[in-house]
Order: sequence, then C-alpha cells, then structure tokens
Amino acid sequence: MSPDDIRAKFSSAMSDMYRLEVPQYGTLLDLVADVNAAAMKSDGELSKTLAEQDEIDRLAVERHGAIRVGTAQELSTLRRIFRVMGMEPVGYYDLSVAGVPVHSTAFRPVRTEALKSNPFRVFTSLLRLELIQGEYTRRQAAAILGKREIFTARALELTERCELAGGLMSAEVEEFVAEVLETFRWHGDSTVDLATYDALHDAHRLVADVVCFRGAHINHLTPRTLDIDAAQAEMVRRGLGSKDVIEGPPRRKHPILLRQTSFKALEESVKFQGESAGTHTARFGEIEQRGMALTREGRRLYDRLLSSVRDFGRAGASGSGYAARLEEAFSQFPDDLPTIRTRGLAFFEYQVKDEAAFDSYASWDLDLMVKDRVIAALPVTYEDFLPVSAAGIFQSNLGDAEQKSYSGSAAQSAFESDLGCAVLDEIALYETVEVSSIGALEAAFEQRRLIARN
Ligand code: OOG
Ligand code: NI
Repeated sequence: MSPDDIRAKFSSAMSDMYRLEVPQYGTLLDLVADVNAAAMKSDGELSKTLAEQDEIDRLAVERHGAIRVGTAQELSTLRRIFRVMGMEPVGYYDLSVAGVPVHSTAFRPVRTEALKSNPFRVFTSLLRLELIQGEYTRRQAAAILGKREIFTARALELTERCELAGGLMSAEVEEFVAEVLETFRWHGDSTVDLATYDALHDAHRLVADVVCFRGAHINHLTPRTLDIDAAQAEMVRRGLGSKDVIEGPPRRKHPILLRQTSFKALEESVKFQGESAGTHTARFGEIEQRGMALTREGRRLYDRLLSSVRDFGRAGASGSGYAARLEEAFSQFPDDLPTIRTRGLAFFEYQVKDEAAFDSYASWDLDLMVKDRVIAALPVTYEDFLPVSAAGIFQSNLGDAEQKSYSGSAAQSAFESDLGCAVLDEIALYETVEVSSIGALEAAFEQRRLIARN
C-alpha cells in the first residue's frame, strides 16, 4: 500500500478515536464543515482558487495533530513510524523563548502530490528537561521516562518490517494503524502517584503532561477552515469557548501563512498509583485557516510586523486593542497578488490558462505572460506552523501563570541528533515547488516552439 494511503487511513483512525475521547472535537468538525460550505458558496473567487489549486478534495480530510514526547529514543522512533506514512520532519521550532520547555518539528508529507492526496501533519515536541529547574526533579523525570515504552511491540515490528521490505502490504496496514494508534490514546491511569505528579507539575505543567502517562496522548486535532473569523464566532455560539485572539496575521483579502485559535483544555479525571484520584488538563481543540507560503523576504516582513505589536514579556497576544494594532501594522503588508508576487513576498505555482496565446509569444517571458493572463500565478499554500502562534496555543492551555521564558536556547543540532536526522527546510521546499513549476512551463514552451518550427 502506498505511504499516502497508509497516512490517510491513520489520520482517519486518529480522528475517529479523538472524536470518541473528546466529543467537542466532533462538534468542531461539524462546525468547520458548515462554515467551509458557506464560505465556498458565498465566495466564488475563493472556490475558484481552491479548485485551481486542486485543494477542494483534501479540505474534507485535512487536519493536524500535536503530541509531546520525553526522550530522544521516543522522538527517533516516531520519525521511523511517520516515515512509513510518508511523513518527514520539516522545520525546527524553538518554544523555549516563550517559556515552554520544548522544541519541535512537524512531520508531514512533502511532495505536492502527497500533500494533495492527504496533508496530515503532526506537530511533535520533545521535552527539554535540561531547562527545568532542580536537579532532583530532572533526575526523577528522566528516570520515569527511561522506564516507559510508549510503542507496542507489534508497532515496532511492523515499522522495522516496512523498513526492510520497502513498504507494507495492505493486509499489514490495518494492524499497523491500530497498533500505532495505541501510542496516542488517552490513558486515564497515571504511571506515578499523586505526590510525584504534583511535584512534576510544580516544575512545569508540561513536564507532568509528558512524564506521568504511558503514552504520548494526542493533545488536539485541528481541522482547516476557510473562514476562521466565522468559525470562531460559531465556536462561541455552540458553547465551545475560544481563545480571545486569533494567532497569526490579521484577516486579509489574500490570506498569508496561518491563523489559528483554540478552546481551553478539558479537565480529565486521572487515577494515580496508590489509588488516589485527581485531574489533568492536556487536551483541547483548535481550528486553523491556511494562506500562502511566504518567501524569506516575506517572512522577515511578517515577523517584523508581528513583533511590533506583540508584547513579548507575555508571549500570548492579548490586551485591549490587539486586533486593531495588528491590522494597523499589517497595512504595510501588500494585499494584492500582483504586488506580493513582484515584490517576491510569497511563492507561486504557475499554470497555463490560454494555450493558443501561450504559443503565440516570440520568446519566453513569464512576467509578461502573467500580466497578459495567459499564465495564472497561484499562491502556494503554507503547510507548516508558526513558532509565535504555537507558543500562544501552548500558553493558552498552560495558564497565564507560566509565561516566563528560558533565554537564548534554541538547540537545533541537539534536536536533530535526538531525532536521528536533519529537519527539512520548509522554505526550500516551497522554493522547489515554484522553481519547478516555472521550469516545466518554460520547457513546454520551448518544446512547442521547436515543433511549430519544424
Ligand atoms: C502544540 C502546540 C502547537 C500549533 O498548531 O501551532 C500547535 C502542543 O500544544 O503540543 O499545535
Ligand atoms: Ni495545533
């Protein structure tokens, strides 16, 4: 079975499981489906663009999840498991600057065709115990993590089998999906006693979340909406609640990057060792709206404008007037496609719209053909995450009390050595999409001229 099909099966099984575990997620899916249908109906241009980008089919199955693990061994095993599903680690996210003692990557498909068939992604964080205060706590946490095995023996066996055989047979896939799912299931029984949980929780809530359970429970699954403002209003109306602000850029005619919002974690009952009962909050709901991928230049502008309105003392965006300040700052980011393209702020994929006219040019001139509307420039969708937004999402669920920061401690090479490979550079991936679409059109143009001449 192709990795794309395995991923589709896994993503759908994960979604079914999470819907049973967190019923609000089911409500979120219904709501997003309604909002998306309404957006497509009322916005002709939007549905036309989606159709041109060939993104309508993927929308119904599109979602990302997030998990957190505690050791290098767990992280590198995840890399192997996700590879079976055609997902590679893309990007490095340092969240320590926002007071979250983790660093992360996103496992996702990278080829355009794979993204079209099913863009399932998993934001995966590794706990950084070295940032936690207190030698005793660090050792205690490491000892507990050292003893656990979050993968089933059969999941490991099938992963190895796939690596050796170069793939899995259909008959093996069902079992693989079921076995891997076990790792991400919620376990209401903790591996530690209440006192240990409390001590780790005092060190940082995230330490307790990662260390005290048998698995790496999925903490949210996020459907993609076409109109996040409408979806957020609907979340509030249906009683799900919502974070006050939407993370990311403001609403625009031509969306860029990623806008996200979440509702707060649920309080779930937990049975601790020694029979004491308690609660833990970890799992939540989130929605997102995706826009175009920005070039390094565009990203620099985005980062500069965003940091001009955010108060980094508190990593979560908040305070009265934030939305207005954000809008105001982003008035400096052009919102028409020709300007965005000619200033090199975003990545585009090119498609011939008028074959006859295409053949009539004397020589290859992309800009002229775009200007004449013979070739369409379609924005490339952003498939990744944003560190500042991710920090805001983490924090809204960790509580305001924990907005301290661990200074200057990005550690990409340590992360990569734990992971067992380098992460891919997301910007380079978008660049390849753009460059190869131009290359293909230019080659077609030259070839047709040759044929015409002979
Ligand atoms: C991950 C938070 C980041 C996103 O969408 O930016 C994230 C987590 O809470 O584990 O999922
Ligand atoms: Ni998320």
